[in-house]
Amino acid sequence: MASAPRAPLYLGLDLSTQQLKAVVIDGELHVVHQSGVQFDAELHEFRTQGGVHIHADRLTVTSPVLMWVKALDLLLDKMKRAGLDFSRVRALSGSGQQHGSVFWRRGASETLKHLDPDQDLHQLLQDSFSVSDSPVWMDSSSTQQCEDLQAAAGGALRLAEITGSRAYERFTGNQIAKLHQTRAEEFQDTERISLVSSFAASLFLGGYAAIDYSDGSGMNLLDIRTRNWSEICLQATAPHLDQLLGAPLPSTSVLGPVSSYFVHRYGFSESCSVVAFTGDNPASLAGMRLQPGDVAVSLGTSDTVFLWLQQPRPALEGHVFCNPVEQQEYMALLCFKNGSLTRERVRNECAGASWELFSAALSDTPLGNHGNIGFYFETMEITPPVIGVHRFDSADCEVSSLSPRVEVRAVVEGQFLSRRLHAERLGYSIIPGTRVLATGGASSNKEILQVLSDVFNAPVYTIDLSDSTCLGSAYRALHGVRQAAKALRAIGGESCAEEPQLSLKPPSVKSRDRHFLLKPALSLTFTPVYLKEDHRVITGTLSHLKMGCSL
Ligand code: XUL
Repeated sequence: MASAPRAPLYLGLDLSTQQLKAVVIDGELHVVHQSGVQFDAELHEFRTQGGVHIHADRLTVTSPVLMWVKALDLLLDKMKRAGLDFSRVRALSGSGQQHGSVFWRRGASETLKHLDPDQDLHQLLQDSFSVSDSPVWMDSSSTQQCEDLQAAAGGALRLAEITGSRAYERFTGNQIAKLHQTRAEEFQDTERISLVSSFAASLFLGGYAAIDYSDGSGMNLLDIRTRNWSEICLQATAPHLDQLLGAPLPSTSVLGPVSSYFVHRYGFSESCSVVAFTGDNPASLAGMRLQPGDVAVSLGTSDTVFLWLQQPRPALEGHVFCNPVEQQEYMALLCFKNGSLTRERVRNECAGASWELFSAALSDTPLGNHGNIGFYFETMEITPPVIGVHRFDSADCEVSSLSPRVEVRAVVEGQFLSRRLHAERLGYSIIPGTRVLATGGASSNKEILQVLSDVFNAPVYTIDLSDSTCLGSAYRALHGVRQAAKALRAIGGESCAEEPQLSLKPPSVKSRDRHFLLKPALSLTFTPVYLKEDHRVITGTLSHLKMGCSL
């Protein structure tokens, strides 16, 4: 049902690597408007490919910050031309690609306060950045700084315990350290450092927006338990960093009203609230309306797992972030590089390149695969960082091949066991009511989903996540202004938003029997985690797994 003509609207934005998108919803979560600007195609003067510049060293990856500003000019003009009545927008929020950083030049704060509504933002802000090319999440040029930070913090695991992740090149603190060391002049000229998310919020606010706890967790700088900057990490990164970053705030904070620039230029109401912007992955968790105990598994080229965590145990693999919806809780993100391409390779070799035959092999083989299992890290895996293909038979002996049908089940069971293993390592537990939300290409294959359901012993729901980030930002805008009354889940519960579809339930195998059936595989996958030193897990190979298994 269409909303009443003057009913309030909520605007969600997503400043991602390749585009800037907007979704507008009404109070019942109906989508009433969508727009977008593609950087490569619509802002070709910046000559980006996929929204970025890859530098000659192949490690440094940046995006022009003025391209993002100009994209906002274009997007709002498009929305205005499409007839969106901005005066109905009660609150707005947004998300940005995680880890990217924006360096504001001295004096920029004054410029932001006095924006002339007769001019475009990109003209007004052309001299406001001390670094014109912002490092983005694809950058991996800060290895030295990562090593230094880990040494200062007392090791990789200690750093993970403080900040939720060991040191990663793309994480903002390491990028800031590199800039401080290699471009001292630009650093000196910097008045404030924003994440992509808080940068976009600052434009709307007409002043510097706080970094929110959830996106702040992707910097290797925030102590995820005290929710304040970690003194050790700040010290190891750059001088006076607490002043350059400003105090972090809860992700649900209302930062203030929209700046008068937007009131005069686009007709926003003076009372329209700007709710803290956050990272794209936290926003996606909000968009999926994940609940405690839920796990979302995106089955794409690489597989990504999102978790809602109550008691996090940060580890050397995966990332724990503060939860963007419930301030006291956490979320985790795990990336697995060997996803669909590996399943496809096994399909081609063992099932005549046919998904039907692949599915038939899964149906014809039992849960636990009679103790046969495989680990297929065909390219260097992220979680854990190992490479190689290793198959084990029912006696736990490494073998060079398995029969085609057994191999099909081995790859799928092996992958999903590893997803569960690494989720549990980070503190995830399956609880009554746990739902597995599956998305991405392979989520249309019922037999693959059945294995997922068996391994997690929970019902699997399918969900279309293509817009979850932008939609999540619009939900967060609404949540931000209604939070005192209701949590986002409750808002979702009474809304018209599309619900995940129940796809499969685990068959009625008792938990005890399921454990017995999966035991050989579980012992093989779980062993290195519990029995090996962390550095051996990091540098470990499957031979460690095998050794541990006989302990
Ligand atoms: C997460 C990550 C990417 C970016 C880009 O750690 O690096 O998902 O957020 O979208």
